[in-house]
Amino acid sequence: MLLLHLSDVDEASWARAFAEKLAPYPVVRRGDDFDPADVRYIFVWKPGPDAFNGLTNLAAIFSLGAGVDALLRHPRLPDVPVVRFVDADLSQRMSDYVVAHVTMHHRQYSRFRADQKAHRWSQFYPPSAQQTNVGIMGMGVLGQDAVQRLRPLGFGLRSWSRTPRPIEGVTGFSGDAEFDTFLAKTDILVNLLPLTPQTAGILNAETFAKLRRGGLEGGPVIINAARGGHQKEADIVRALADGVLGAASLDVFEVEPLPKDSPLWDIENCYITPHVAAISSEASGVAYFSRILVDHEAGKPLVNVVDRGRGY
Ligand code: NDP
Ligand code: OXD
Repeated sequence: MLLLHLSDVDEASWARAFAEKLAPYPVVRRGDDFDPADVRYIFVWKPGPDAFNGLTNLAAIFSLGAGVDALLRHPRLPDVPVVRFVDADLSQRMSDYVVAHVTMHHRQYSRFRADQKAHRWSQFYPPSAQQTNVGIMGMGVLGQDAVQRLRPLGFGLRSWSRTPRPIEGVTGFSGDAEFDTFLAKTDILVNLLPLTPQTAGILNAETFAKLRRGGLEGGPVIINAARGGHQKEADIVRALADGVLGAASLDVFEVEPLPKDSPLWDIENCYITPHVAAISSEASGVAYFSRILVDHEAGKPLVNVVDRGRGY
């Protein structure tokens, strides 16, 4: 039996789609009449404290999110494999966000927007993409997709990961020892890391001060599409005010929804989106997890299982 426990999305619609795809395999939702001991798989997003109660025969947990940081912090998470969402459609959507914001900052959107508002004709030629370095933190599923899509645009590409991830056309760095060298020639810093104790707060004043200066007019730029826990918002506010950063694009926040009184809302060169960089679509999610469930019932191993020790 598959149990759905989803918050903030249309659980009924997902359940209908799973039931159709998996029939006659039983699919249930909270509130349905079923024996928790019959549940072999649970599909979750933002599970409540009681989500796993009574699930004594659970074989696996399926995570609607690609990021599992919150799930791994669940106080009653059963000791069974956690399978996260990995999907071409999700990667494409994230790369859409990354490419849009990288190209916007490269072409000095903030500057020309301000000139337009002031009716100011001020000819300034941004550097070519070849002269602009994009540094991506996290070279996993999403980071690798982003570099594939940025490469044809001509940007200099740099990556930083925990272990070496050699990719053609990308200057790779790994581990804490190479972090500063990675930052030193980065003009646009893109964060696609998972949130772990090692990566929490990595977007801070010290990091910003190590980015390349002189590459982009107005200062280097950060783009955070991973988790709010990666960023120190007070440091971002200060860095945008004193020119340590030229601009920031933020999709995620320390507290979500971003509180109405956050100073970030009113900063001209801070581009806020409400955690919408990429969404797991119902069609691809149902296809992906149904395949995994059917394969697993047929004795095949689970794929994209989270390493709990690493935290991602
Ligand atoms: P992956 O697990 O595929 O990749 C993670 C990458 O980060 C790997 O390259 C890994 O290194 C690297 N990494 C992990 N820890 C460290 C560290 N301490 N130092 C340096 N590098 C590190 O994740 P995905 O690409 O699938 O997703 C990344 C994150 O994006 C998710 O965890 C989620 O939080 C976020 N996300 C946000 C969305 C949004 O809408 N805003 C939507 C979807 C995801 P290595 O290669 O050596 O393992
Ligand atoms: C995810 C997200 O992790 O939407 O998939 O943030």
